[in-house]
Amino acid sequence: MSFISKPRVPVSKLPKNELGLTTREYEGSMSTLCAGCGHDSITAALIQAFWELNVEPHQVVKMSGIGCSSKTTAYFLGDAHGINAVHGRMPSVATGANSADRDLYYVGVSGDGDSLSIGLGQFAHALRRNLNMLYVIENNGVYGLTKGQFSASADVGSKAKKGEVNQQPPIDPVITAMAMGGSFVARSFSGDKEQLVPLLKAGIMHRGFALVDVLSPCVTFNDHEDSTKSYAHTRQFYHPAVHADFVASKKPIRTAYNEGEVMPVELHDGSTVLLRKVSKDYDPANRAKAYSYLHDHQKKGEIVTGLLYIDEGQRDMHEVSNTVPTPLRDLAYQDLTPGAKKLAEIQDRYR
Ligand SMILES: Cc1ncc(C[n+]2csc(CCOP(=O)(O)OP(=O)(O)O)c2C)c(N)n1
Ligand code: SF4
Ligand SMILES: [Mg+2]
Repeated sequence: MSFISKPRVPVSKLPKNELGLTTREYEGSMSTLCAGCGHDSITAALIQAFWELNVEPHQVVKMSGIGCSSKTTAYFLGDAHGINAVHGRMPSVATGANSADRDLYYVGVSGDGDSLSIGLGQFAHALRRNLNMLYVIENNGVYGLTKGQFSASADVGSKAKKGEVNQQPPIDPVITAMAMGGSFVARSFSGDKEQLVPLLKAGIMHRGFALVDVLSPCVTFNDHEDSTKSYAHTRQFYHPAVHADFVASKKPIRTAYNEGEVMPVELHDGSTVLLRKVSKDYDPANRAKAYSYLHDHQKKGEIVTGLLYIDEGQRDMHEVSNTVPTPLRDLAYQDLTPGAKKLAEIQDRYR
């Protein structure tokens, strides 16, 4: 992967967050993606979200697989930890890292090919385990890095740049996550920073697997008239079901909403997501209703966006497995091993 450092030009006027840091300290190296690629807008939204949340960059672990989308973890939070895994295998590496240290913030950036084609099994199991991480799919309907083959999220009838028409039905990550019991399911568009930033913030603070599927047009291979993942198509069929605002735990939120219009959902750390319903019949706490709403609108060709489902009560991987809360690196050696006596007892059981 190419790595070009950004020149550090001092800008005195940039606002600082509570840590005294500007957004510059949340940037990474220079992007080598095509000019206009939706993925770069998502990088900008991630920088904004972590900066606004006052998260220290070294408290973050960035995970990715392979693809243009997976390259983007190099372009934000240069001081964070990072692992660029094998194509489609990021979720298992994230599971291992999160098992070793649950105190860090985990953010995975993947592509539709990385998560829905080669990596579908890994994606499904991380979701099923409710692994505590923000998982962003930068969804452009193609394998951008390998020059525009259809991915598993390409719609039937979608045309490749060279004219080939896709015949395979798509896998929709949002519908898949709803059906598989995901605890936080959202969709947005790379061109809608106003909607995307609060969703990313809520996803970072959610305890469990927070999926944010972001439509992110590939300007080089999939932004033509016959593509259903182009800027023009997405703007035309964009349908917000629910708007999300994020309120940090310290701010009083009672005055910020009128009951009935806005549904406040408190996250485990005391921060709140305010869900303002755009469609009156939409209920982001009712999985069955949300699921059929998504299906109905999908049939009409509409792209439903917003925080589509949330359940803050669902147990995450650590709670289910009853793991020790201390990061493994801080455990004493004798606490990491069962001890000779216990080991002999275990071996006896298999003799
Ligand atoms: C095991 C393996 N198979 C195939 C490839 C080739 N390959 C690299 S990236 C990629 C697809 C990337 O598509 P996507 O995840 O949608 O990312 P995008 O480039 O569109 O952002 C493929 C097939 C690979 N690197 N490793
Ligand atoms: S090929 Fe497509 S996905 Fe890759 S950087 Fe270019 S525009 Fe983005
Ligand atoms: Mg792709």
